[in-house]
Formats: sequence, structure tokens, C-alpha cells
Amino acid sequence: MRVTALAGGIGGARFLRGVRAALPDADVTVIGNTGDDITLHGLRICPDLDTVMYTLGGGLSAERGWGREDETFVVAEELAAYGVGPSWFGLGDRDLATHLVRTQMLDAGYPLSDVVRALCERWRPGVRLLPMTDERVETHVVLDDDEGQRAVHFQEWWLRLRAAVPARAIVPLRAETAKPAPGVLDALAEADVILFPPSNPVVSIGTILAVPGIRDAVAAAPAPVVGVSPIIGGAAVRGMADACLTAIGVETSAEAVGRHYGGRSGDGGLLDGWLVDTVDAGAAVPGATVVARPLLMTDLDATAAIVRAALELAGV
Ligand code: GDP
Ligand code: FO1
Ligand code: CA
Repeated sequence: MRVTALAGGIGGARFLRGVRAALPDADVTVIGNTGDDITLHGLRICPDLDTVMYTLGGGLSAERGWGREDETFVVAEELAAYGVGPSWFGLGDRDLATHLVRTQMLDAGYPLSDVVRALCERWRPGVRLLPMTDERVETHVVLDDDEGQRAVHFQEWWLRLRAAVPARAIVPLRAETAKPAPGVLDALAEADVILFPPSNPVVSIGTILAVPGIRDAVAAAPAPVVGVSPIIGGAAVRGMADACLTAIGVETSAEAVGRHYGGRSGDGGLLDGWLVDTVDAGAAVPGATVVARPLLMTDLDATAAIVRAALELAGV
């Protein structure tokens, strides 16, 4: 079976561990979000791609949910001693090696998709990980508070401001001229099932869909498309997805997120099936079949059960 999944960071990565457990023999392609990417100290950092790669490769810090396990922060401490920031972005020493390799390869002219493939030769995530695009797309957030109207990088809003300053707009800069990375459109066209993990609908899945061609390829794919709600009982399970949804005028509920993606038999929607938690039973998405199941990815067994429910809903 060929499975193609869109994915952000931690919600996507955890779900993908469930995909591998539920379908050990499947050929899984992951289209990863690169809108969170940032350049710091001259190094290109791709948080969502790294989160997927480290999680599936067994190197993620489980307690932090980002970066490497057994991490040290000596370089970050030394930078701080020089007064060189930003202090709000933690760069671990082990993680830095990944950014050094990536930046060297990018500077040598390799596209990001080649770099990801090279990094995955070490981590062997058991999936084919593709960046959504090889071009540089960076999500910025337009703010308007006491300091006036300005745009900051998504990471600054998310980490320094903890998404507590309301976003006027969330913009994936340069997405409109980006091209899907090699393999992305084929993976959607040739899939037996397309899955939207419970990733952030705005800054993870929404950013991937903003790359011209990707949304249309999902909509036109012959395979069924099933999504899993990251919102349970009116709140994000982790993180500040509510602030992102508010910024685009979508209520923080499983039903509203399903309607935001839209039912496929409706007008321009993407979903054939929408999986919501049992506490959200009764949610309705016109044009899609909504099924309620426990959606907390508490352990691998629970996560694999969510994946099996998504596959059952897809009819594959
Ligand atoms: P990020 O890029 O690291 O923010 O990760 P993603 O975009 O892939 O996923 C973030 C989303 O995962 C958040 O909005 C959470 O609500 C969702 N999430 C985290 N854990 C769970 C879980 O156990 N179940 C469900 N349904 N969603 C979860
Ligand atoms: N998240 C944090 O909460 N604090 C950090 O200092 C931090 C650093 C960091 C470094 C590398 C990386 O791959 C991820 C990192 N994250 C950190 C996670 C990341 O900022 C965000 O959670 C995602 O980009 C949002 O999806
Ligand atoms: Ca992310």
C-alpha cells in the first residue's frame, strides 16, 4: 500500500510512528512543512523536517518534543556569553551538527530535498521524507500591539511571544512562487490513501497546501483523503494552534477545522473522511464522513489504533 501523508512537527511525527506500526510493509511518503524554517548564526534550521526525522529515527528528545535526546547546550551558552542571540531559540550541540551538514550542502548547491535524503541516510526513518518545496518559504506573522504593526518570523511569535500576541495575519512568505519539491505531486497522484495527521491546520498543513499545485493535487488525487483532528474538546492537545486558527477566523473546534479543510464532495474541499475524538462526536462536515474515535496519541498502540481507524474510514 502506498500512503502519502502531509506533516508538521510533533503531531505529524507521532502519527507517522503509528502509520509505521499499523502498516509495517507500506510504502510511506511524507510531505513535510518547511514554513517554520529559519536561518540563525548562518545555519539553516528545518524544525518540522528534523522533528519527523529524529522521531522516526529514534533520536528525538521525548520530554522536550523537539531536538535531540541526550542533548547539551554548550555552544548556546557560549553564544549567550558573547551576548549573541536570539536567546529564545534553543540550539543543542547535537542538533547543531544537523544544521551544519544541511547548511554546507545547501551552500554547495544541493537542493533541500537532496539534503533531507542525505540526512535520512543516517536516521533511516522508514518513510520517504520530502520537503514540500526546495524553495525558501518562511512563515511570518503580522502583529499589531503597543509596539505597532510589524511582521516577525513564525518562530519568534511562537517561542518568544508564545503566540500570546494576537496575529493579524499568518503569511507563508514566497509560497506563491514556490514549486512542489520533486516527487511531491507524484506521491499524491499515485497514493492509495492520503492522510492529514493531527498537525497544525494553519502553520503545518495549511502551509504545505499553500504551495501552488499541492492543494490541487490533493483535490484531484484518485485516492481517498482522510484527516485526523488535532483539536479535541475545543482545544489543541499541545501547543498554541488555537492562536493560529483565530488568526484565520476559524473556531478552535474539531468540526470547524474539518469544515475549514472542507468535504471533498462539497465545493473545493479536500476530505473524504474526518476523524474526531469521541468527545467531539456529532461534528458534521458537509461532503465528508465524520467518525469519532479516541484521538489521544498516548502511546504507540493508541496511535496505531488511530491510524487503523483512519484507514478504515478511507476504505483501504
Ligand atoms: P508542530 O509542527 O511541532 O507544532 O507539530 P504539528 O503541526 O505536526 O502538530 C501540532 C498539533 O498536534 C497540535 O495542534 C496538537 O493539538 C496536535 N496533537 C499533539 N498531540 C496530539 C494527540 O495526542 N492527539 C491529537 N489528536 N492531536 C495531537
Ligand atoms: N521549541 C521550543 O519550545 N523552544 C526552543 O528553543 C526550540 C528550539 C528548536 C530547535 C530546533 C528544532 O528543530 C525545533 C525547536 N523547537 C523549539 C521547536 C519549534 O520551534 C516549534 O515547536 C515548531 O517549529 C513549531 O512547529
Ligand atoms: Ca511546525
